Parts: sequence; structure tokens; C-alpha cells
Amino acid sequence: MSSVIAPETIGLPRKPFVAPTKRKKWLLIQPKSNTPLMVDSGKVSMPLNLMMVATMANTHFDIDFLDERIGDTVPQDLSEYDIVAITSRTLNASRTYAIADRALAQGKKVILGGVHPTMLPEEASQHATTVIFGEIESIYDELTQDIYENTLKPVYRPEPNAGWKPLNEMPRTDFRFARSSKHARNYSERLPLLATKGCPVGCNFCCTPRIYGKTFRIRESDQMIDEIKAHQNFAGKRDVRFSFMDDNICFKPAYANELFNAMVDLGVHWNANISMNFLEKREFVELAAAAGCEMFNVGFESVDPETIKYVHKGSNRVSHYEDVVANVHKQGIAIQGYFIFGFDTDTNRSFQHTFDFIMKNRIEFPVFTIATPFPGTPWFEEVKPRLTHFDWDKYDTFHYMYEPAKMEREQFLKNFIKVQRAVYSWPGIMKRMAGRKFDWVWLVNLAMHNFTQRLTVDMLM
Ligand code: B12
Ligand code: SF4
Repeated sequence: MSSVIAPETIGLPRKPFVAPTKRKKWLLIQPKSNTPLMVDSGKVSMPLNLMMVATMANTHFDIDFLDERIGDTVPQDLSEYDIVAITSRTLNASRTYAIADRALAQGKKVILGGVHPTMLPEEASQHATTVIFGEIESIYDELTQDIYENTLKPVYRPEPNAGWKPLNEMPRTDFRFARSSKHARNYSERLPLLATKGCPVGCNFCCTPRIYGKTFRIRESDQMIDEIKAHQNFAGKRDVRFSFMDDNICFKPAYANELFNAMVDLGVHWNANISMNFLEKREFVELAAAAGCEMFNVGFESVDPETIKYVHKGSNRVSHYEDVVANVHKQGIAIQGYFIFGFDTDTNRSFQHTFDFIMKNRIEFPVFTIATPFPGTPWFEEVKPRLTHFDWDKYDTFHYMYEPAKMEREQFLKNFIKVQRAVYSWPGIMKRMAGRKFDWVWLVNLAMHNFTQRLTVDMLM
């Protein structure tokens, strides 16, 4: 489990702080979530965020890395560690806190980071020595010095004037941390990559603008190509599959053009999150296809213009949806389309409209979620008085949160199940996937068929 990698091997910049020769030891943990629904099931992707933390921290600390989602176990006895550091989203916050409390009880220093501690630092502080706001790279030097000098502060956050660290200055992620687990075969073969960070669109339900504001940072395309080639060398083949972890890969179209142009002859395949307004340009989608794009992850969110307005999603124009889909499909690129139900503007008819849109436009991989107000977002504050629970295990976007203004609970949940069963019924799959050769997108549909046919109202409560 232990993976001590010399900093020189990963080409880090000069260190401003020289740690004592006896290095302290971190246990870095990716906790599983307690939700019974399918968020952590099947093959999960390697946690890029935690690998980035490990890569950074390994310059001054020894690191043990474990991922509960793939079957690694957190030891009961933590005596060999100085620091227990855990990443957390809302859906695994309660599991995070349980591990953190155990570590604190054993006298360990506990560092919590990730989206949930960033959005709720006061809550997280009750289970931690230190909470990190946003990414570790931007506060790493100060944090390291304070750990060795035993002067840890309760919260680390970059000075507003200092800003976030340029992505180009961040070390290249070392994947040996995740690969060193004896359960590493449970990771998806699709490797995570990061080209850009941030998304200034400003949807009111999204955490990204609350953390990174209006910033949008890019990594130079040369760095990206080097990293992709290093993965190809490691795999011993050209056709490596990647998932971009970017919030919105195309926010600067000139950069996306440069990157995709540089990727054209690499022979890799990938998918990425993207705002649909960028998919309106035929040449851009053609270039993405030539660069190996096999799927775009698109947040349609709703087919109702009123709902799009309600969530402040200025990048979506419902009247353009069909053209965008046609443009993407023309290049042989599949669409993972996200659809959210349960906003106050939604009605029971929203389900039928969404079903009709998906079937007519043959969206290959529709994902349906229940509108979930994540703490720290403006929308959370708006609906807070109506929320039926603050059970973080159920903040997985598949659980009932509050009664939408125009729908009663029972009917809403029944419709939420019905639309999924219909889209993933055998006839629904055959119609949407007609003409597509058998590939991994078919396999996803078969898995979704099994999942959706098992769904019951009780599971969503
Ligand atoms: C890519 C992505 C995914 C990928 C994740 C792949 C993976 N291996 O992690 C996929 C598609 C699988 C996914 C799934 C889901 N996602 Co998602 N996802 C993202 C996205 C767009 C980027 C995350 C990312 O990897 N960024 C790049 C990394 C390098 O940056 P980072 O995560 O910020 O990590 C840095 C810091 O946070 C910090 N840090 C992180 N951990 C720690 C720990 C310590 C100790 C320290 C010191 C620092 C530290 O340092 C890191 C390195 O710089 C975010 C949006 C966002 N900006 O966070 C949403 C986001 C995280 N997802 C979200 C949601 C809701 C989901 C799903 C529930 C959706 C669904 N219905 O299926 C599932 C949950 C899956 C799960 N079990 O966690 C929400 C979470 C909200 C919340 N409060 O929890 C986000 C914030 C989007 C939103 N709506 O606001 N997601
Ligand atoms: S477009 Fe996507 S990433 Fe950007 S603010 Fe909206 S939901 Fe978040």
C-alpha cells in the first residue's frame, strides 16, 4: 500500500520549504458513500483529485493511499500515521466524518478537503484539525510548513489577491498512488485527465462557481500532449481511453481548438463535459471527433425554457437542442445527457416532454437526477426551509429532497421512475441505439436497464 516516490521523478518545481529529514506520514483516503444507489457501483474512475493531493504531498511526506470504493480498508489502528487526510463530497461526508472522528480520537491530525468541506468548512472543522478550501496546490507550501512546525491553522484558503495557482505550475499527477492498490483492477480503464478548471456560467445549483468564482484556467496543450503520451507509453498502446474531469472543457474555444488539433493523430478516445452552446458549430464538433471524442457529457438539465431560466443556465437554449444533438451525432459522437427533475417550474408533463425529446433525438446515455440543493450554493439557501432532511448520505441526486411546487411527492417519484424505465426498456434502448454497433455504450444501456427496472419509490425516500 505504501508508495514513496522521489520528488525528482515527477519534475516538481523548486521547493520553497525544506522538510526535516524525518518525513511525516500521511494516510490519504477516498471514502465510499453510504448511499445504496448506483453512484459508487461497478468500475469507478481513479480519483484524480486525491492522486493530485498525493503527488503534491509526496514532495515532503510519505504517503499511503487507499480507496474504499474499490475495496481498500481503512485500518482500525492508525498509529503509524501522523496525518489522516480525507477527500469528501456531500454524499460521502458522513462516512468521512466517521473516519475522521476515529483518527482524532487516536490523536492524529486530520485534514479534510474536497467539495463538501470547502462548501461547509464550519461543519467539517468539527471533525478535523484543518480544512482546505479548494485545491491543495494553491496553499500547499504554507500547509506543509505549518505541519512541520506544529502550527496548523483551522482553515487554509488562498489569499483573494494571490488567486488560484496556474494549472501549468502544478506537478503532473502520479498515477502510481492509485495503481499501487491490490484492488486497482476495480478501477475503470478510462483514465482521468484535466485540461482546464472552472466554469463561469454560474448555474445556481452548481458548486463550481462558488469555489472558483468566475475563473477559468487552462493547462498548456503541450503539457496535455506529454501527459497523454506518457499514458500511452505506460499502457503500451495508442488507443488509451480518457475522461476529462474538466467542469466545461470548451470555455475558451481557442484553447479547445488548439488542444484538439494537437490530439488529432494520437489515436486516443475520450469524453468530456461541455456546455451545449459550443456544440452548435459544425467545424468544432468535427475537430473534436477527429481528436478522438467518443462522447460529450451535456447538461441539458431540462427541456423547459422556464426551468433553464430558473437555474440561471445561460448557456442552454432549448430551441437549439435538436440542432446541437444532430450536429454531434453527425460526427458519430454519443451523448451522455443529464436531465434534472423537481424544480419548482417542473410539472408532471415535464416527464413526458423529456421522454419525447430523448426518444426523438436518440440520446444514447440519458442520466436522470432529482434536483438536489448542495450546501453552499445559492439555490440551497433558497429551498433550505423546505428540505425534508439533511442526511448527507442521500445527497446523491437520486433521493427525494423537498416537494416541488407543482407536483405531489408520490406522483413525482412515480413519474421519475416511469420515465427512466421507459427510456431504458428494451424497446426504448432499441429505438435510441438503432444502427449503432455493439460497444461500451450498449453495455451502459444494459446496466441502466437492470438498474431502472429495480427502482422503487422506497429506494428514493
Ligand atoms: C469530474 C466530475 C465527476 C466524475 C468523477 C470522476 C472522479 N474520479 O472523481 C464523475 C462523472 C464520475 C462524477 C460523478 C458524480 N458527481 Co461529479 N463532478 C465532477 C467535477 C466536474 C470535477 C471533479 C474533479 O475531478 N475535478 C478535478 C480535481 C483535480 O479537482 P478537485 O476535485 O477540486 O480536487 C482538488 C481540491 O478539491 C482539493 N482536494 C480534494 N480532495 C482533497 C482532500 C484533501 C485532504 C486535500 C488537502 C485537498 C483536497 O485538491 C484537489 C487537487 O487539486 C465536479 C465539479 C468540481 N469542480 O468539483 C463535479 C462534482 C464534484 N460532482 C458532483 C456530483 C453531484 C456528482 C454525482 C452525485 C452525480 C451523479 N448523480 O451521478 C456523482 C457522484 C460520484 C461519487 N461517488 O462521488 C457535485 C458534487 C456536489 C457536492 N457538494 O458533493 C460536483 C461539485 C458538481 C456540482 N453539481 O456542483 N463527477
Ligand atoms: S455549466 Fe455546468 S459546470 Fe458550469 S456552472 Fe453550470 S452546472 Fe456548473
